[in-house]
Amino acid sequence: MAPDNRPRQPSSPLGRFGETIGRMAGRRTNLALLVLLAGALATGPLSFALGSGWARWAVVAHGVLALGIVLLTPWKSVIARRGLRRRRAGAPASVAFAVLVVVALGTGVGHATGLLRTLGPVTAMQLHVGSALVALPFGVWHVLARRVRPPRTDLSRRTLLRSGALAAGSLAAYGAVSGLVETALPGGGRRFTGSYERGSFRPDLMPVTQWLRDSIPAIDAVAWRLEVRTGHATRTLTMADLDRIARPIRAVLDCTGGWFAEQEWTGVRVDRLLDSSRSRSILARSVTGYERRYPLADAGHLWVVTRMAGEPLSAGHGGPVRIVAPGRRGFWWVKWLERVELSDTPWWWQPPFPLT
Ligand SMILES: Nc1nc2c(c(=O)[nH]1)N[C@H]1C(S)=C(S)[C@@H](COP(=O)(O)O)O[C@H]1N2
Ligand SMILES: [Mo]
Repeated sequence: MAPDNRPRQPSSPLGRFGETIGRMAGRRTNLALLVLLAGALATGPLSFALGSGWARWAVVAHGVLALGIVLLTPWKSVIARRGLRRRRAGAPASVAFAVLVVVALGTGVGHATGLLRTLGPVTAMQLHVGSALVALPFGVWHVLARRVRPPRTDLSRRTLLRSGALAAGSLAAYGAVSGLVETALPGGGRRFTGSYERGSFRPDLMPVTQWLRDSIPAIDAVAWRLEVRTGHATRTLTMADLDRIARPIRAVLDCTGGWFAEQEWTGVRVDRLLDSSRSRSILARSVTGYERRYPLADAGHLWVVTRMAGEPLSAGHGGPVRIVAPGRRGFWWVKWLERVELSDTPWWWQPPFPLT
């Protein structure tokens, strides 16, 4: 075990022996990076999926994992330079992967610190998610093409100690960065999801956002009808029908693009429109085809909304009628509502995030 105590260097003066040590250190670094990346890949989407207070822990874990990746960059850059010197096929793909990961890290840190919030027409958060998604296939390829056998000593006490040191270092780095953010950087005071406040109680200042490719339809509010389907029965409601029974509801729209706004909405709770306990989910569908499916238990806190700050909804914000889903992220707040229906399909029978 004695040689393991020697300093690790890529091209060691110890010759073959040193090379082996260097390679083992490389394997451990690579394995640690794989674990950290997988963790980041799990906690990122999780923090979008959870709209409640639990999201905080996914967001914190995401940050800790990211800083762990940053801490390993000195070791990884040694490995990468050594790998590139070998001029193997596929090097450009590895470099592309590295660039994408750096962009994802940079935009993530930029958003979290507030030092980089927009790049031209896109937010740092959009670029963060976009680069991570594009990196994914490159990452899978990289792991398969540059496969390393885990070192036999992987479960040794020393490896555990090293993992512990990395975990402690990542936590400490997270503590330091978030302390700095809260006291000195523009990223302080964000919501627990990490989002920035934009236009609360000022609908004119609130961004208009679509998930991916939807565009704002022109809808005549007078001719418009909401279809309410329960089993085989279909009812239609006009704006006036809805306004007659509408109530105020204060709720926070928190877009995964990285902003949130609290507004005073006016609408009708879905359980006042649909009553049945024999279905399994509630489906809300937009005239554009965009749709989300909610658990039946949401009926008591899902709203069909006609107004924001007392005024009819603008076209951009989903007029004439949209869903307001307090405690759920923005992509659940279906705009330009055409139909709500009870369905026998379970709510989770849908892509976790919309595809359009
Ligand atoms: N029909 C439809 N509804 C939609 C979307 C969409 O693309 N299509 N985007 C969602 C997303 S991602 C968000 S954050 C909110 C944005 O609402 P706003 O434009 O009123 O701010 O609408 C949601 N409702
Ligand atoms: Mo969003």
